[in-house]
Amino acid sequence: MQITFRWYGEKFDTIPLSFVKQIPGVKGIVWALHDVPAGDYWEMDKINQVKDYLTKAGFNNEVVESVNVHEDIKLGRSSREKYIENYKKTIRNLGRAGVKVVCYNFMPVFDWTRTDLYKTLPDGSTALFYEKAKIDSLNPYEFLDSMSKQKGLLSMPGWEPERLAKIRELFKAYEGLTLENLFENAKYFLQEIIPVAEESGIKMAIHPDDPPWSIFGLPRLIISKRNIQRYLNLIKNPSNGLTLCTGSLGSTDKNDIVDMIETFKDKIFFAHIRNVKRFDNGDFIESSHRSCDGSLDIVEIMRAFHRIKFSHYIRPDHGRHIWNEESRTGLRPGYGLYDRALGIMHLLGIWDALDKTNKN
Ligand SMILES: [Mn+2]
Repeated sequence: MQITFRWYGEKFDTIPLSFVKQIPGVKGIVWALHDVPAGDYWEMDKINQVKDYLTKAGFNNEVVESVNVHEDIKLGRSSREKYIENYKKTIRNLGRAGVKVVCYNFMPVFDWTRTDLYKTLPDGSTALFYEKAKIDSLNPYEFLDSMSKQKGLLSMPGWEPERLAKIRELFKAYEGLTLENLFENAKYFLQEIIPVAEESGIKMAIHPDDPPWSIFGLPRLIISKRNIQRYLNLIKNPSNGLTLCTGSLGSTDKNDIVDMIETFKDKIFFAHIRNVKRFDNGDFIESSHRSCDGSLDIVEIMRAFHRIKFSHYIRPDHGRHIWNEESRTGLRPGYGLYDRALGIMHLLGIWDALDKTNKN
């Protein structure tokens, strides 16, 4: 496995890369051009600027997360053609800059969804929390209203103000769109872009829907083993693959993560590893990486990755906010430095132990 760390760029991230360099084992930065709106293409100059910056800091630029898919593509509107052409252009440019994996998602309207960004855990740290009853009781506009009052949300990828301003129109547009329609639109998109990715030396790695069930009546694709299999079969090509996100898929006990790692072992090009604590009423909270702190057995998950000799990229996903980090200006909820660094050490600790044990 190759350890990476997500970083939002000089303009948007307050964590210096010199700090990231001090976390053992981090080889690459997971990056994106966060100021380019979904649908526009990424210019070579801008891509190379980031590449130079990362290289000088001692990191590779091989993983991008995310190149966002324009809603018109997900909706199957005729205007999708121009956005798909732009997407291809971006992929070609990324290939030229040495990028190997592009993580992306196909979630309608909302990217990841939570109800509280700073829910306090028993030890005084805070973390992202999902309260099922709250989501079930609010309509999407009320939900957005409650979220927009929380610090830091609107700077999060997927929750950009210009995108959210159009939310009413978007919801209208999705009315009547079924899961089957969404699969068809995904197939159309993949048929266009996957051959370009293959030519460009890039693996496309779809990120699961988070949480892995339908919210506000919107269909969701990447929520279960069956749906992942179906998505990967939409176009059979070595560049059509998966980002295995343990926290997203693991928010429901219906998903067996270890089984998924074994089933999709040749298709997992990127992994997000974090733990999540599920409650009986359907709520969940993000927790420390340790198996005893959440509902996922991170040791068994890492053992499965070790067993399949996983050689691709891995990153700790979200972390808790600890050591008063939530008071830091510019903090992106879930993307502090400390708990993600602890997460990396935990993952490396398990991996090293497995390496040593297997030698004996
Ligand atoms: Mn993830």
